[in-house]
Order: sequence, then structure tokens, then C-alpha cells
Amino acid sequence: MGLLNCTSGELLLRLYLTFLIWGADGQGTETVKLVSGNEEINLGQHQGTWAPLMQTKENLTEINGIKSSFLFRTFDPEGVVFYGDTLNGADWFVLALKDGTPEMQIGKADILVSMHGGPKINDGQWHLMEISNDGDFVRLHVDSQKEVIVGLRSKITESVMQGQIRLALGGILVSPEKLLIPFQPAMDGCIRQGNWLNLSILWETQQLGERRPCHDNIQPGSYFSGAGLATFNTTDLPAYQTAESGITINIHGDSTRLNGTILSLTTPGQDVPVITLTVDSNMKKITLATLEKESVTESVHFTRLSLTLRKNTLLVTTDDTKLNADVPDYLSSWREGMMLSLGGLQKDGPPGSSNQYLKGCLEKIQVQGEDLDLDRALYKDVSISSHSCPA
Ligand SMILES: *[C@@H]1O[C@H](CO)[C@@H](O)[C@H](O)[C@H]1NC(C)=O
Ligand SMILES: *[C@@H]1O[C@H](CO)[C@@H](O)[C@H](O)[C@H]1NC(C)=O
Ligand SMILES: *[C@@H]1O[C@H](CO)[C@@H](O)[C@H](O)[C@H]1NC(C)=O
Ligand SMILES: *[C@@H]1O[C@H](CO)[C@@H](O)[C@H](O)[C@H]1NC(C)=O
Ligand SMILES: [Ca+2]
Repeated sequence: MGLLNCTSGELLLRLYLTFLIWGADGQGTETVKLVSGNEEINLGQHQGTWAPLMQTKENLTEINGIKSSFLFRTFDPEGVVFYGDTLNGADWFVLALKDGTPEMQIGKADILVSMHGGPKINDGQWHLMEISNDGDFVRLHVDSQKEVIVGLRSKITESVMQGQIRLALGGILVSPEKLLIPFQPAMDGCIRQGNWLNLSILWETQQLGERRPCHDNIQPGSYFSGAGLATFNTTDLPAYQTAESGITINIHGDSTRLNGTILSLTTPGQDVPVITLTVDSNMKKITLATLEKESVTESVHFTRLSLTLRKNTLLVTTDDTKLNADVPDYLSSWREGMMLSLGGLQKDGPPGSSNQYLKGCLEKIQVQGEDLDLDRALYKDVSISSHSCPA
């Protein structure tokens, strides 16, 4: 009877969810797409979870190559790129980026090793990455330079030539607790011309919807496509030193190419944001709304904008305009935990007002002088590119 009580919409949704779960187990193929490993792949198009964007597996007996190579481009300093394992994850390997430089971590039997080295490669240029595994050594070459070599031998380890090898991009297949050095997994980067152990098998991806392209030209920044926002708990952000200096948020971007909500702040228990800053590229205006009033400046064009929150005052300055408002003591709220949203309102506003998600590139977002990494947000919509804008 329960089934008959639900609407057909609900039933469809349930069936769809069931398919999704099957898909995740790899038992159903309804939402699993197959893609070639040498296609262009944008790793930035999935949520910042540890699950890979795509993965494949092959019997070890079929492996005739020891080398994987690919071109890689990113402005992102941190995230997972490539993963491989055997024995169902008992032996594993991860290539990640940390502080912009490559980091390899390997788990084999009871050994964990980590090697970090080479130049910073998060410069927005394509780099040739080559990883090979011969005997006791794993070698990483970047642009044909020997960069990182890990040697590893244990009495317990023995070479396994049966079972399967699994490969993954943009995530890992073992528990992140196994990592020797933890890191943030989300990677806004692109891969092309991949050759994975000389295999020609297809990769599985659970990516739904449109595949995100890798733009020919990119520039540093966070790109908002007008479909979602990123939210931080202010307790995870830098605190203020003195009430006089307060909190300063700096934003760089070309206002003529920005439209929508730049940021909003919500205090706990409040449905309506207490501060909202929006820009309208058509009308060339900036609007600063607090609970008490709305201030608008017209015919503005800015490249830099800064918002300063002091005890009871709020100041927004751009290249040549100023807006200010008297506000309650939000500095204490900042310390206790407000929600700072970039690119929209955390909750939809009152009925009738739609969430005007930001469209455009914020070239830099800084809180108290520190760059804000959207990959570290509490929540980030999948439509946002954390570290790159089309140029
Ligand atoms: C992999 O090996 C299993 C048995 O070990 C076999 O059933 C399967 O067909 C093999 N798959 C491929 C692609 O060779
Ligand atoms: C790669 O695989 C092809 C067959 O798929 C084989 O002809 C070729 O020799 C292999 N190359 C290497 C370097 O193993
Ligand atoms: C800019 O945003 C406003 C709402 O804030 C909307 O009415 C307008 O259509 C948008 N313009 C463009 C070019 O997207
Ligand atoms: C923000 O962080 C503080 C301190 O960790 C916590 O008490 C509060 O519940 C968090 N707020 C939300 C909405 O997660
Ligand atoms: Ca990242």
C-alpha cells in the first residue's frame, strides 16, 4: 500500500536513487558512463570528496606497461591527481599536489612512504607527468626531468602478478585514513593525452550531466557560472586581531563582467542574510544590503573591492566609491560562527526573491590578507571552479 500512496514523481525519484546506488556499487550501468582514458578530463567537475571522478581496472596478467604519462594543467595548489592499487587496495599509490608541488604516497604491506619534491607546477601551464614503477622504485618525471624517486622494499612484500590493478583519477579508492600525510582532495585541474600503463580499456565515471570542458586559456581566480555558491563557517577563517582593525575581505575582479551576489553573511538562527553585497553589470551598480537599509552606488566600475567589518560599522570601498552602514556587533558573531557565502545567499531569500547566483570570475578572494581556497569550503557547488577562470 505504501507504494500506491506515493506520487509517480516520488516513485521515479526512488527508482532513480536505487539506480544511483547500484551504479555506485558498479553493479548497474544506468548512471555509469564509459570514457576513454586519453580524452581531455576536467578533474574540477566533481564535489570535493575522496571518491574518484573516474576509475578503471584490469587483470594484472593483461598489463604490459610499467609507465603512465599524461599532460596536466592547474592553478590549484592542492588535491589528488592519480591513484593506483593492487590486492583490492592493500598496496596503493597516490600522486597529489601539495603547496603546488608533486607528492607521492605509497602504502605497501606494513610500509607507508611519502615523497614531496620538484618544482611548483600549479602555474596554469601544461606539464608532462610520467610515472613508472620498476621493481622496488617508483619514479616521477615532470617535463622529462627526474623529480621524485621512491625506493621501497620489504621482506613481507612480494611481487604480485595476479588479481587486478585499479586506477583512478581525481580521488582514491582506499580510506583517506590510510594516508601518511592528509590533504584536501579536491583538484581543479585538467588532464589530457593520458596513457595509463599502455591500456586501452575504457574508464567508468559516475559523472552526471554535461562534462565540463577544459578551456584553452585560463587565468587564476574562482569562476562562478551562475548556478551555485560556496559557504564557509567564519570560525574556520582568520579571526580579527583588534576590534578597531576588524575583519577585511578583499575581492579582485572586473565588475563589468560580474553579475549577481558577490557575498552574503548569515548569523546562526537567521533565515535572511544580515549582509548582502551584489553587483549588476548591466546597471553598473553595487548594492550593499543590511537588515536595516540598502545602499546603492550607481555607474561604478571596479577591479578591487574591500569589505571591512568593525564593531558596529560596515564599510565597502572600491577603486573610487565608498558605501557604509551601521550594523549590530557582527564581530562577535564572526568569532562565534557566521556563514560567509560567496556567489549567492546561503538560503533562498523571502518568497519572491530568487537567489541571484554570481556569474563571473573573482580573480582573488582574501580574508584578512589570506587567500580563500574554495576547496576548503564547508559547501561548494559543483558548478564553481575554485582555482581557474576561463580567460
Ligand atoms: C580476469 O581474470 C578473471 C579470472 O581471474 C577472468 O574471469 C576474467 O575474464 C579476466 N578478465 C579479463 C578482461 O581478462
Ligand atoms: C602497448 O600495447 C600494444 C598493444 O596494445 C603493444 O603493441 C605495444 O608494444 C605496447 N607498448 C609497450 C611500450 O609496452
Ligand atoms: C544581472 O543580474 C540581474 C539580477 O541581479 C538580472 O536581472 C540580469 O538579467 C542579469 N544580467 C545578466 C547580463 O546576466
Ligand atoms: C560553525 O562553527 C562553530 C564552531 O566550530 C560551531 O559551533 C557552529 O555550529 C558552526 N556552524 C555551522 C552552521 O556549522
Ligand atoms: Ca584543491
